[in-house]
Amino acid sequence: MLNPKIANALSRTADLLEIDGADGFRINSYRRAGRTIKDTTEDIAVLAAENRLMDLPGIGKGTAARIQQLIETGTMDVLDELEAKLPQGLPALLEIPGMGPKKVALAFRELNVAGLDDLKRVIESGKLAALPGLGAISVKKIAEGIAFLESSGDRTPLGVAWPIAEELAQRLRELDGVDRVEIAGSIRRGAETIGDVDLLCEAEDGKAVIGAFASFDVVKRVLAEGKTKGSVTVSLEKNRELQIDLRVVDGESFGAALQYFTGSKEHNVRLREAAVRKKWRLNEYGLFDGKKSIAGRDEDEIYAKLGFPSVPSELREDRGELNSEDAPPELITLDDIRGDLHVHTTASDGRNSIAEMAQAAKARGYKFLAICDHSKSAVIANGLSIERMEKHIRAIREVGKEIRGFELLVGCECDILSNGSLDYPDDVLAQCDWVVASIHSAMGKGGAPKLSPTERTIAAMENHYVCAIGHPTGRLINRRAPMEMDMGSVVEAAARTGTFLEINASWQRLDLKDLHVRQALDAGVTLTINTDAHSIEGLAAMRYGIKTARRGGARRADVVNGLTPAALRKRIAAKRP
Ligand code: DGT
Ligand code: CA
Ligand code: CA
Ligand code: ZN
Repeated sequence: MLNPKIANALSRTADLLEIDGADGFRINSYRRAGRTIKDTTEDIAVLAAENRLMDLPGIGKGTAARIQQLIETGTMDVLDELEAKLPQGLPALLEIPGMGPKKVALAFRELNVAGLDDLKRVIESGKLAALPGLGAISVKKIAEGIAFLESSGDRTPLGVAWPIAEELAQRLRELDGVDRVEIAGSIRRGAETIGDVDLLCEAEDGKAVIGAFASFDVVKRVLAEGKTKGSVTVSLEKNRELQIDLRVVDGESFGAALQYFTGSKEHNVRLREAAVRKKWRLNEYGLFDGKKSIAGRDEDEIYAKLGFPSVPSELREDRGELNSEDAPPELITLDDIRGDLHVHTTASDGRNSIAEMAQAAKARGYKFLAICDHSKSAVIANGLSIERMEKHIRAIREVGKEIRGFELLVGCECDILSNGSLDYPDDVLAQCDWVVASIHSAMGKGGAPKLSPTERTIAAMENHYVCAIGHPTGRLINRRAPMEMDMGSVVEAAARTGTFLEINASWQRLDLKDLHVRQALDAGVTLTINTDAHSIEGLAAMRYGIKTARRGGARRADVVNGLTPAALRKRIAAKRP
């Protein structure tokens, strides 16, 4: 499908228009069109051919004509003109936290900043801070933003890379002569960010498969095209690209190749050492005793021959997973999840109603759902005043009565304020069945809150109505560092107070992360895996949280939303006064 390419061109146009100081309405129309096309499941080329582009929300006559031009010529006049006028490196500067389009435009106009190197230079020389409207504090923020982006490198979030890998794997499966396709590498391990995508394919004619792969329409560039290996890139947002590696092997070696290309590299080194101890050889083609293959077709067999129980892919990080001959714990799976305990609705900043969210959760096979909209201090998220919250509580109860075989819990996502108190008084919290408490403000040291994030979190856990702490460290993957927290004290307090810690499953967060999950479980803490969905589509993010939970070693019994509704109610009641 052409959709990602078209969507990228539109959002790039919006970025450049913004830097160019165009009017907001015009910028927005490109931005919206880009988002619509990115989200639509219909093939944009088909829609265009059938003259149906204007059926899409937010696409008017003018935009439709420009999209038509994009499809036919690969570009559009407005984008060409902007690119001729503005340096190539400017849109990337918008990615830097603290660097909006106005500042990018200012730095370009006044200091000739055309890209990241220039920007660093004018920060260093103090010229940036001297510009009107900037100053030392905002420049310090920008410098920190650059350092953070550079430390996160150009790795792609799991939630972006995995769906792309799945789509490509599916297309490969549809080719003639392809027997089997698996996603390997860091995606199979469920890492939070992905360097490149690794696909593995079983087929006789590697050259034909790789040739077809290299000519898929989503391919931006072909890096290598051989008989057993191919490498291409696909476009991502902001002019970035994601590399996709494809290996083609025969059935005899498929298990060995799957093991090898799943990694991690460090895990593989340990496994190979174990083979060497037995005077064998392990590589991507099989496990060999001299020239004789003793395993290769089946991945589990390789582990078994080497004397290990099969290691779930999420645990293959050389964190001790090969130290024991005992079977690893049975890790939680997506099927174990019986409900989602943190979702938003149109009452605060969500896109679907209470009933729509509940029906969608039920359609996923869930037995319960907790509606958790924002509390009053979350102003930008349209948080609910006490009056609105009380009305909302009645509305949730009404919808709950209508749905059979399903429990709709009245919940809220209550802000933890900078002094550690909660955003709603106890009598409001007492009307809820389930309370998630989260920090959304004064996350850094800049706001000089009276208490540290650790102290605020612990103070919130002392409240008997607080069931869980939402996205405990506040990080946004590749965008915002976690709050500085003493996780040892947090998990200790969670265990002591009987408060659950959330694994926020949204791929932008994955918070708690894998290592903190392990730390929490070691301290005896029970977890809750929630999507924080802001739309019915958002409910599908549960699988990212499951990957993270598995990486931390979580079993079903460790996760409160693996319980039946009755058992869940009992666990909640245990902390209440
Ligand atoms: P990434 O792409 O950075 O997110 O991480 P991976 O783990 O997907 O790494 P990648 O794509 O470089 O390689 C895929 C797997 O192939 C890796 O997990 C293990 C295996 N592999 C790659 N290079 C080596 C190597 O030098 N030695 C061993 N033992 N395995 C390797
Ligand atoms: Ca990889
Ligand atoms: Ca790779
Ligand atoms: Zn939140």
